[in-house]
Amino acid sequence: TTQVGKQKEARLDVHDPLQTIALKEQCILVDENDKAIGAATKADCHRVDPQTNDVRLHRAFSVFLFNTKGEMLVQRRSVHKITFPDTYTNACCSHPLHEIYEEREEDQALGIRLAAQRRLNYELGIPKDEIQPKDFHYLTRIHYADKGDGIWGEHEIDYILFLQKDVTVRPNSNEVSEVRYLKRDEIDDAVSKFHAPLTPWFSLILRHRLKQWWDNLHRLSQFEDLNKIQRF
Ligand code: DMA
Ligand code: MN
Repeated sequence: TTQVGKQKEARLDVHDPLQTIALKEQCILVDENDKAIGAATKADCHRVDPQTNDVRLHRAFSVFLFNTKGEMLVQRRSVHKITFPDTYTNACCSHPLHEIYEEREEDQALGIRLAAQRRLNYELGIPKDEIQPKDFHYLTRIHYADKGDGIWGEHEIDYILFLQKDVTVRPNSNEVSEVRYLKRDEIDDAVSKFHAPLTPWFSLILRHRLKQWWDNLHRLSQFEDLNKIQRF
């Protein structure tokens, strides 16, 4: 059993150096109602517990970015990512950080908006002055879990943010290996032709809600559900 146990262990010394440093970031732990209950490192928030097979629930966000033509940006996660490497996903996902005090602000999801601005800048190179926190349309929260590769996984309350704007994109190759814009009517065909899998959260949102939201980019307020957390 030690052999098997060893192989299944989450190791902190075998990954890309920048991604390894990021494992020290402090995420915000939440309960099932998204009440903040503490902090834990990104490593501790994404390790699949070998005993319980669980991942600790934490706060996250997913940005869906559209240009003014209504095309959606998809990114291919770099091979350096520790969770879900080399997979296709929505424009940007990450976590508000506990050590950045403003990112804990819950009023109007300000902390989430600031974290999204920070990560769109870091991952996609979008200048911070091109996207303001108020520009995001915060739609709803989704609670989901995925065991990933069985070592590193996800378990999150995920804030869904939509943004429609023409922005300057210069991907950070440590994070993103490819970006492209997809048209609404080519999404299913394009996805079926990808040479890498979709992330579980993108796949889930694509199946359940994305097309309805995408068809209504100009009246997203009607689809806001800020009180209920969707459980998938
Ligand atoms: C985590 O995304 C957040 C969601 C919604 C899956 P990520 O793995 O891309 O986070 P980070 O960019 O901080 O590594
Ligand atoms: Mn996470």
